[in-house]
Amino acid sequence: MKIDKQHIEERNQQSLDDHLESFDYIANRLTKNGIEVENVVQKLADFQVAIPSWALGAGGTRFGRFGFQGEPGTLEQKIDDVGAIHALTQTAGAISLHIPWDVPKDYTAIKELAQSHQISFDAVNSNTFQDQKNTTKSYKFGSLSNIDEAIREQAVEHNNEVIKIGNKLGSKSLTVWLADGASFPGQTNFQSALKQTQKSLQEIYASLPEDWKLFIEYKPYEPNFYSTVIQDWGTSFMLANECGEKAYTLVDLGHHLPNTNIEQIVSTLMMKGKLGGFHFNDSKYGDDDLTVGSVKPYALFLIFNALVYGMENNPQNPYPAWMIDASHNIKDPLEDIIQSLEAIQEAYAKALLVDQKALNEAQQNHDVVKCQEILQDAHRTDVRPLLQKARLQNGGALHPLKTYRSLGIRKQLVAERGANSVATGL
Ligand code: LRH
Ligand code: MN
Repeated sequence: MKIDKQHIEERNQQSLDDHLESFDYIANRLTKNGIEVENVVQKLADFQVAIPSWALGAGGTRFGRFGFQGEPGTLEQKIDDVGAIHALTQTAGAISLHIPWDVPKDYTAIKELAQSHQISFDAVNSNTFQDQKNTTKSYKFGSLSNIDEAIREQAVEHNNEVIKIGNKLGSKSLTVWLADGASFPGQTNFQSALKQTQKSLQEIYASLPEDWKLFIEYKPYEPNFYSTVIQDWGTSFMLANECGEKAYTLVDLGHHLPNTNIEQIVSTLMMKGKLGGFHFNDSKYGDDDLTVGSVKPYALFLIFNALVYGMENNPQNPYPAWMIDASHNIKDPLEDIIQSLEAIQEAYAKALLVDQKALNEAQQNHDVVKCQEILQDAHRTDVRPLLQKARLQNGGALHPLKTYRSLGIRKQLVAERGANSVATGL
């Protein structure tokens, strides 16, 4: 299923006047405030987020899963779905595969299909948190941290396999997230578990191609509920430093204990040149994997404010990898992702409007009230016409969600795939 650009243009025509009116209004206002509007629009147009291959079907919890009709049952159909999202939003120019959920059968065909949708392959994700049919040694009590050397070797070998798969697709990074930990006090020795993990990560790092990066993702709990070996940014940061300059920390927004100041973690990691990238989502309580910006949009803005500052002042930190990591229990997965992309672009656009010079001055003068006013002035600005302009510039839809619905994409997918096709993944 491929969305015809003609159909998108027809839909855009219907709301072009509205867009031009609202764009001219905001562009004039911002230009008066010294903002280079074209520069902001170009940054939005260049901003590409990777879509997780494991979040294109309905997710679920231990209490149940409600399937969604027309789910992508193959990797080819997953790439088509990311293609549809990218055609509408022009900001989903990459897919992040999870192995073994999405092992390509025909690499040439898969790469050609991705190219036809102008999609690249972002980070590949290893999986040593589930036992696969062919795994002889269980990861029940851990993988890279397991006290059993044979199990650690099996897990290291799996990561090397994932690198080989990514290499054939043109991916340039490996994300390692470990469920390893304990659910009861006394179950594991914290120090030996961390030492084993460090040694195993260094073995994986040794087989990383020269131009690749290793992203080490942390998480405080789940599926283990007493301790997790790589539980927080500090542990990931330490392990990345022990590996070497190609290893970085990956920040999944849902992997923080309540009220954690994530923007401060982002600032610290960028100052240290160790922020590798993000898994964007939102949450109210735990790793809820909700639509980005659906619960804490201001927190997301503050994170992007720290990112914009870091991208201007920390040349030691590489350009971060942007990815979504969500799970859709009740929404149409494609609509959920379209909403998430809008929220990410919106937070980025608002952060680009922050008068960093004035903010620095107000900070120097301890003018706390003015500092807040400068941030909130940017956050209270309706930047949607800027996002629309960036999409229009790239040939996308002014209103991706409305266009997705008015073109009846889900109906077409169900017609093509049937009502019972199920996607691999979470
Ligand atoms: C762990 C996680 C990790 C993925 C998984 C699908 O919670 O965020 O990034 O491997 O979700
Ligand atoms: Mn994640």
